[in-house]
Amino acid sequence: MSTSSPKTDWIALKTRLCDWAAELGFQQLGVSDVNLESAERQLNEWLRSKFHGEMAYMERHGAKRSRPALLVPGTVRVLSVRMDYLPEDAEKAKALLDHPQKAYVSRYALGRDYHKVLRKRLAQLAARIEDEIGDFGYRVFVDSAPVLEKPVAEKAGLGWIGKHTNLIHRDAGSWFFLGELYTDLPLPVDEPESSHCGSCRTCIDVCPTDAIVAPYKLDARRCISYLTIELKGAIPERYRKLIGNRVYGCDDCQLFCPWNKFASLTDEGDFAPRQQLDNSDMTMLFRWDEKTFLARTAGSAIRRIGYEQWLRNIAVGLGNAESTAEVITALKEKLTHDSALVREHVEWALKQHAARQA
Ligand code: B12
Ligand code: SF4
Repeated sequence: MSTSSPKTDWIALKTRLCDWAAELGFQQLGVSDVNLESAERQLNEWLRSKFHGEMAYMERHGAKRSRPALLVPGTVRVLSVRMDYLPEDAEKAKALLDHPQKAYVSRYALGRDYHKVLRKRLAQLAARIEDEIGDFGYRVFVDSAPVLEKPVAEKAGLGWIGKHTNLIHRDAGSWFFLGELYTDLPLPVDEPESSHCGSCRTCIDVCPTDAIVAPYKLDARRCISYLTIELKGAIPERYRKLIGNRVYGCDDCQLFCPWNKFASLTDEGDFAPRQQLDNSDMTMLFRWDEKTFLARTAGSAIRRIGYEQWLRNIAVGLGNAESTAEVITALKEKLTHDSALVREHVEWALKQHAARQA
């Protein structure tokens, strides 16, 4: 609970908070109250439609996700921050899509794991507030707990939820991460941004797997991000060709969104591409043994999926690659892999090449 004096000037504190957030590398900070009634209804409808697939954590916490004070008692405000992550020109990413040999790794995962980067900075922000006003009630989150990050950020004026369901800022596009600080400080709230998607439906049309089943409604079970990151078992065959060379996540709906013309590149060294993941042959990545995978993905979000899923995804990518001797040899080397999951995806990939050659 807050021990701040009743005389605290909340408006002045908020101005200082925005300055500190900028000094800590956040591009924006906004404040919202904790009423998320309409987002709660939409979340429940999404869950009833089973759009979350195997992401059991999305239904596990009841109303805690949409009612901040149930998660952290005493919470009256949510501070939302955003941090840009696009490390290089999006045209470079577009040129990689469906490349005959190279892997496409989604832009958010090229550098250091964002959870670590944002959480550390949010803890620093909380420490500065504490220095200023003394003890106060708070908890920081970065995609780590049942939090409705996009609806709170939308309420805090950080942008609007686009038809692809990502948050878009009119001057910055959507290539940014979100983080929050739940608090008991009665700071003044911001005005929400209104939607500027208009009649555009580019994201819906470009999605390779038709995962955006209606504007603002994403069936995660069809989304390549879910299929390559969240799904643990076999990737349903009907999606494998559509996945192309996207071996970790997918960015198509953001790559083609007109609002991303306004996106600025990140100057955060932590988000610079590591291990040349922005320009690697799939055969090279496929030949990493488990030790190499663990070493090369240390500190990266990619490590979370584990080696078996990594090979599963690249096998699909190689099934969609050009039929070269190198590709076929790399696939054949894994026909006897210990994992039945990997073997099955390798067999599928080889079948694609056999069918094409026939
Ligand atoms: C689960 C999840 C996923 C799932 C499901 C995505 C989803 N849309 O829900 C999967 C694995 C597919 C996924 C993929 C990605 N994710 Co994700 N994901 C999350 C997570 C953990 C929860 C999101 C959630 O609450 N979903 C529940 C459903 C109900 O929400 P929703 O689909 O957004 O629906 C809302 C609106 O569409 C709206 N709505 C519904 N119907 C209607 C109708 C109308 C008319 C209107 C106006 C609105 C509306 O209400 C809903 C509730 O607010 C958040 C972190 C967090 N804790 O919030 C990150 C998060 C959303 N992901 C993020 C990122 C970066 C991605 C990817 C870009 C990663 C990648 N490159 O592969 C993709 C983008 C795919 C996409 N088009 O969404 C960022 C997004 C940042 C941003 N700028 O918005 C977040 C916020 C993580 C972070 N801390 O930065 N993700
Ligand atoms: S991330 Fe890719 S698969 Fe998922 S909704 Fe966007 S375009 Fe479709």
